Amino acid sequence: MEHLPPTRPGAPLLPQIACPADLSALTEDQLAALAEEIRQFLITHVSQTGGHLGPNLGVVEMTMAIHRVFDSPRDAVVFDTGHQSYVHKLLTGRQDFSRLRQEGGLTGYGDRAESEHDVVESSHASSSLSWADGISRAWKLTGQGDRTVVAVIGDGALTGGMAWEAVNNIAADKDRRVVIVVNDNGRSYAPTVGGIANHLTGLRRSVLDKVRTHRRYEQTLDSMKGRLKSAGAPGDVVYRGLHAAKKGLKDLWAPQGLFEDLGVKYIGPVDGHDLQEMEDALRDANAYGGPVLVHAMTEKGHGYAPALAHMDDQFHAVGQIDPVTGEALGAASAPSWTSVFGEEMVALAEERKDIVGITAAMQNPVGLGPMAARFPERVFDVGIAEQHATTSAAGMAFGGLHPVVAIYATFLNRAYDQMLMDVGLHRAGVTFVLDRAGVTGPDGPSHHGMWDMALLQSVPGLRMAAPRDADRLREELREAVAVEDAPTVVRFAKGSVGEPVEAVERLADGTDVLARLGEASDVPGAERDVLIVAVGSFAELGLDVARRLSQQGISATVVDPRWVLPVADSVVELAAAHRIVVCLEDGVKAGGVGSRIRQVMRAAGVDTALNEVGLPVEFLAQGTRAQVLGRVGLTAQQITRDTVAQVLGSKVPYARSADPCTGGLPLLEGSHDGGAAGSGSTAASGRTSSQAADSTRGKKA
Ligand SMILES: Cc1ncc(C[n+]2csc(CCOP(=O)(O)OP(=O)(O)O)c2C)c(N)n1
Repeated sequence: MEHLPPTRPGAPLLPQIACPADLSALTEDQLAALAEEIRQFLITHVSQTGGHLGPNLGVVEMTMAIHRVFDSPRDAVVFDTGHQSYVHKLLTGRQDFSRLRQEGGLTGYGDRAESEHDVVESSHASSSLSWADGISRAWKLTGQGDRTVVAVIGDGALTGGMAWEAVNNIAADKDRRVVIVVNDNGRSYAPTVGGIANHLTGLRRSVLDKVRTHRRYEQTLDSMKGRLKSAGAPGDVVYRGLHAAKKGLKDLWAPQGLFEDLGVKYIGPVDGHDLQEMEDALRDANAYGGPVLVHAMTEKGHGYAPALAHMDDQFHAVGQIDPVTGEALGAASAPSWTSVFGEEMVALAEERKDIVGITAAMQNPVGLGPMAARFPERVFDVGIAEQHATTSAAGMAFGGLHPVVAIYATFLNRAYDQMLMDVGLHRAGVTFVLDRAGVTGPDGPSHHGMWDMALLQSVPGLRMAAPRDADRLREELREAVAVEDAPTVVRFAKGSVGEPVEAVERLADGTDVLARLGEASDVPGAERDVLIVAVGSFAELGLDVARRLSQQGISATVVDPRWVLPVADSVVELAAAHRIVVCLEDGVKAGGVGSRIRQVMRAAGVDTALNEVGLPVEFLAQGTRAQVLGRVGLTAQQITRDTVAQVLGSKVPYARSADPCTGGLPLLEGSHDGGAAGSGSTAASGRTSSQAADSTRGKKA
């Protein structure tokens, strides 16, 4: 549909903006009004859906300026992390925010399926400059060197090592059109820390006032330069002296030295909320034609008092809030996994002086806030630098500390090599606490913490625990920090921790038996039917499946191994005494816990069939946790259906018992209904599934 040009007087402007080109027709007053409308839109909508409110309020004018100066999608605009791309979405034809971050709605980051204006979909920080480097190299080589790549990167993301590796490369090539816009609001979630940040903070104090003075100063120097140079050799000498003084003075204003020493042209600092100033700077950058950095000073949460007043993170990310007061609506009543961890860390730190906490710019989100309040000198915020955090932890262990590295599970992916070679190889006593493990939900594919359990299987000596409830989290964390000669990992899910799940028995090696439902047949030495190995928060799911199986006449034992690495002997022994093992894991099933158990079983000569029930090797689109789990079949009903079919020998992996009706060959899936959980549906033979299970129970092929 053809869009209307934004000319209707008095009408709201935002609905009239269908693409970035529409911005060019607006007057200065209209642009100011549009910025105000965008802020109101963000507050109204994000307060209903939740999302990254503060960062987006801070980039309204910056994003408008980028789209007025550059020609997206011909020029590429890459947002680092992507959480600050809502304004970009609004200006590129995406104004239905009613289901932001919900199933079927707009995503909270970049998304190529949504728009040709989006380039990067990952939400992992500090990668934008590498993308810009790569795109600009490709365009240069393919004769498209007149296209520009604009990368928007926060001062937080600039603390990530990747960003500096990229700057080093971008700077080396003088004729690639890369514009780096540093969105310097002085914060990641909390104020950004580290040497670069300290430097910036010093400058920030009054920089927005100074910027204007600075511009006048530059103009004066520039006009003097013209006059001196035209005065011949003596004037030239004076000019060079002045130029040196100017550069020295500019370094007082701005950290240009950092970048200019590397060979990137520096423009700024610029008031990022002054649209005209931003545009001027970006036009200069565009005209420069080589790698150039525009340093914009902004304020997270700009224009929204509740965000500005929020000391913790200036509404970096919010749930549902009252748009007027900013108060959280419907706050969770049950404690979260994160808060249980946070409390236990304080207790541990009280008991042991060697315990320290490490966070990669997420002290409060990972629960280290209480420990930092109690022992500020024993919690280290290292910036968005998971790789560095991991190797630094190995160093701390060498130096006599026991570090606890607390990060989101998805961000551990960054630090695999450091985990393997620095922590693992050196048998360093470092504990990793992985929050938001498994399916997380609204943040989409790159935020699910679903790779950790598969990734870490290959680290020699590593031990990994997956607590099922708050008590086990405390217990397993204590067991983890007691290990001084190997990496340990404790991983748990997002959100509220459920009710305690008590064990009926703890086996000698620490495995908890959660339930034994149904009887084995009375054939002497007969196995029970199904051993369910429920990993972490899937304990309840395992119990639910077991109850459904027992209703079908299928006996089931549910265990929580507590430590999924190394595989417990008791799990292998129990597997030998069952006909089928079903391993439920909230992680990618290729190479995960189930497949590791299967390998250990095989090495021990146990040939019980094992079904790995976990996440497929796919990038899983956003939705609630329940929606995503439902989509991939991780529901009690579906797992029960599959397990019944397997017990009947009609679906691989089939039970070792030969089904008399099929002569021992499994029926192909779909050739009959494997017996819906609780539905009493019949097998192909006409028997009920429980009758069928009874007839085969206790036999071996
Ligand atoms: C590798 C990685 N670690 C941690 C995070 C979590 N995270 C998301 S945004 C953010 C802060 C980003 O700060 P900055 O780049 O300055 O952007 P701002 O929000 O201030 O605009 C962090 C730590 C992430 N996305 N990626």
